[in-house]
Amino acid sequence: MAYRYNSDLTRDDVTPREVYLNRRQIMMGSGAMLGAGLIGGAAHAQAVAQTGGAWDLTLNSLEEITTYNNFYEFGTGKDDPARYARALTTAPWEIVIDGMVDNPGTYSFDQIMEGMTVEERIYRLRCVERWSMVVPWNGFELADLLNRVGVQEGAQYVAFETAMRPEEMPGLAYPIIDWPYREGLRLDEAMHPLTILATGIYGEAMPNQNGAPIRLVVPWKYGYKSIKSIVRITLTDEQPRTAWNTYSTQEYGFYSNVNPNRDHPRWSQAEERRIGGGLFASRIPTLMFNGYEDEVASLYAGMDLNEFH
Ligand SMILES: Nc1nc2c(c(=O)[nH]1)N[C@H]1C(S)=C(S)[C@@H](COP(=O)(O)O)O[C@H]1N2
Ligand SMILES: [Mo]
Repeated sequence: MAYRYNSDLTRDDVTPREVYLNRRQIMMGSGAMLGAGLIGGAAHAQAVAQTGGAWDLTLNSLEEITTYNNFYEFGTGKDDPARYARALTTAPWEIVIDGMVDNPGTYSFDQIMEGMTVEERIYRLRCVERWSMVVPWNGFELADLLNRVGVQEGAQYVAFETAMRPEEMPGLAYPIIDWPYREGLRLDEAMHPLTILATGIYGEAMPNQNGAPIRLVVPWKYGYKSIKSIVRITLTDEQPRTAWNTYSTQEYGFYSNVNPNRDHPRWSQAEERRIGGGLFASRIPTLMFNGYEDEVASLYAGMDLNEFH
């Protein structure tokens, strides 16, 4: 089944059973792009459930998810990605998978999707800037892809890179980030079943501004770890350099686990503002590991989460 985590919202909570089952059948098709309209607006509006913490969660609307973005390749304004990312050519798309793997190579998007089971995962997304959303992603477990290409003995980290296309990405003209945008995970984090490569939202192909055609989603980490529009995945035995850690090592650690007890040097991380929150637009408490503590805390047993932030 798609949902193995108590702290996830599930579509069972929010959609009539038969709609849910239809969705599952459709999504079992490998890499199928889902037609729009499967999720009724009413079901979406009722998408309220109790999760891990004590807080009611409401799915953010597609409108909210696609108009308030961080994708600095298209500019630093929250509405820049919605305005400019349409210029991104997403087909054909290729991803280089290299480093310590048995089957390195350049894979087309379709080859990547072959044999992958696309599921819906409803996750909180918590930006380090203190805003958050709840997003119904469509995607597959990164572990399934890594297992297919064969991770070699000794590999300890996975590095990711975003496409770098100056002619399509106006934000690259500004050297805020040492482009290309890079991210990385420890191998056990990458293999964790909560970690997905997402290819859609609300059953539609990934909107460009959200990282089309394929982006990482690591729900227990600050949003900047969830790198968009990936063109390279490298298995390595060295902790990879990451975009925001390079920008400011003190402010943005390699781990970047959501932690309400460790303040950013310039602001508290204890609370967050849920986008489109209506009644909940006021600040709500940030949850340890963004509400996924039961699932992931063991990955960091014995580590000082203030030192390794
Ligand atoms: N390549 C790339 N990936 C990126 C970013 C970026 O600027 N460039 N921004 C990150 C940040 S800070 C956040 S909060 C999330 C936002 O994802 P969303 O726009 O889909 O909500 O994407 C992350 N992935
Ligand atoms: Mo972010």
